[in-house]
Amino acid sequence: EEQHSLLLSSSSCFSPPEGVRLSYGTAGFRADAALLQSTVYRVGILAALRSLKMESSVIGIMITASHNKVTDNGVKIADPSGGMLSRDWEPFADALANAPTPQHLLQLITEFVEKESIPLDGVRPATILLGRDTRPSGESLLEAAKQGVSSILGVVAIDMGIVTTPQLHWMVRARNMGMKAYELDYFEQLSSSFRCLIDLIPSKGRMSEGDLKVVVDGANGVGGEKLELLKKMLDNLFVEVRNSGRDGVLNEGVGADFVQKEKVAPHGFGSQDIGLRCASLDGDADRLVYFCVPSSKGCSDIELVDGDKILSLFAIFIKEQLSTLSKERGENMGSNYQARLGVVQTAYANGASTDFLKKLELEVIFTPTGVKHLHEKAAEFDIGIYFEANGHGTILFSESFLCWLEARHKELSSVSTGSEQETAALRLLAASKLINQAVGDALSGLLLVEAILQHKGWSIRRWSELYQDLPSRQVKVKVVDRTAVVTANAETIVVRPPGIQEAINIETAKYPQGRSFIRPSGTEDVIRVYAEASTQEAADSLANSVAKLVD
Ligand code: NG1
Ligand code: ZN
Repeated sequence: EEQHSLLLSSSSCFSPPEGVRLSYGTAGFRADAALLQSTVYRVGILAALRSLKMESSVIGIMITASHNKVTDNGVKIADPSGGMLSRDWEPFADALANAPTPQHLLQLITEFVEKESIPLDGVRPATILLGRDTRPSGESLLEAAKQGVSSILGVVAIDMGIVTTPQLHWMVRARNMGMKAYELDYFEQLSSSFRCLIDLIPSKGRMSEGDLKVVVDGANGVGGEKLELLKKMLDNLFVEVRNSGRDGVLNEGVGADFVQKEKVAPHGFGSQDIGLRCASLDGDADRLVYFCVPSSKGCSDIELVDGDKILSLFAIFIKEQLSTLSKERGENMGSNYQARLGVVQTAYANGASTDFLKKLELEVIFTPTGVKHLHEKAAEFDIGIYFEANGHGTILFSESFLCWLEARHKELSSVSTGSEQETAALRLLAASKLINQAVGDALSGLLLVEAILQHKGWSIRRWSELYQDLPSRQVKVKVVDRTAVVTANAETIVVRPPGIQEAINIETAKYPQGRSFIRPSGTEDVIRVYAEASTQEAADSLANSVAKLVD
């Protein structure tokens, strides 16, 4: 009927590239941008179906390849909660992307709609939010997504323009909560909750004006542009943005991925920045790392303050507020609530960070790489903090905990305002509004870091000295078929091909504090190798010998 012929005619304009198999990997589909027209069109269809399945909740489509080359692009879906697409739909995404002809595509859709009982009657209209990063290929890919969305009757696409990945996820979440969800609303929420945290600092004035300055590398992408706008709404923080425009090439010699993996300062940073607090965003602003430029000549390595240390800083702050809150136990009902605080890491977390977190008596959980895995685990706690070492992470507050906290705050403030307990409750509430509950967000993460540093009166040095990272090295090995490597135990053990794990064990045992693992990348055609050991030379050498085992 009408729906069938609509799908057949629109899909005939989008043939999939020949000889390429695409898969919905760690963060959606990624490939050279020239290959992606049909994939993005089909993701448009998928998003529309997903929305109808979810009772016409708003769904998001983000077009980005994050930290990858400017000529690459990608597409991923934000579910109604603002989180990543539910994993049980990934096989359907793969099948859609690879359907060879319009007829195959139609058949797949018909079967899936039937199986999932998706209402295609157009009775409940649905909305899809589209966003893209600054990549030049984004414009035409966004057009393809629109075509996909509107090939399902009753579903409309709204173009949110150039946004960061976390902004788009935030907008989806906010809309589904019935809130206003434009860019200005996002900036309002971030700046007002930041101001709230600053106002709650007990002894202000501990920081000099110079200490209130942070210099941010925008990776020549969307994050820098947005930060230029956001910073105008901030008091008590001086943000200098570099690599913000589109003068330089996206992610080339700049950005969080470059800084974290190469451990060198990004383009535009140098000896003039000695002693300053510097930070770096990635190409779509969902990753954040901090760093200091080296003070001694002849040393090119920066002092990196990575995702693990951001996680540690957040954990310390949250834990302190929770213990203040439970200090004085009133007779009032509910005040004895013991909030479960947990942290989630991956195998890439520096071993020293895990030791540190465990010493704080925190529950530490490991998952495979990819935010979808970490997020899911963090959501099991009252407060779950997750971070990948590369700087992608956030804090999740459960609905029930926030309800309790609101009520507890009311209770406390009716007795007396300004008590230690009441202030701790307010801080936690403000943090839950500042930090993006949908997905890791470099801009909101930056503001929370800055607020906590001011709260504690800490310099970046003081923060960095929480613990000393074990030297580590990451290398990647190009392979014909990365799917040949299969891992288990949150990617710490190789189960296929046989024999490799034993060989890795033998190599690793040669180094004091040695640890090494390999895994297939979910975003590139490579096998990644990670090694850490007691010295940099040892970590390098372990990484190289394990890489040889893969070749
Ligand atoms: P892959 O390519 O699967 O390793 C990389 C990052 C992930 C995540 C995704 C999405 C590393 C080792 N891996 O995934 O943590 O950020 O990209 O962007 O950094
Ligand atoms: Zn990213």
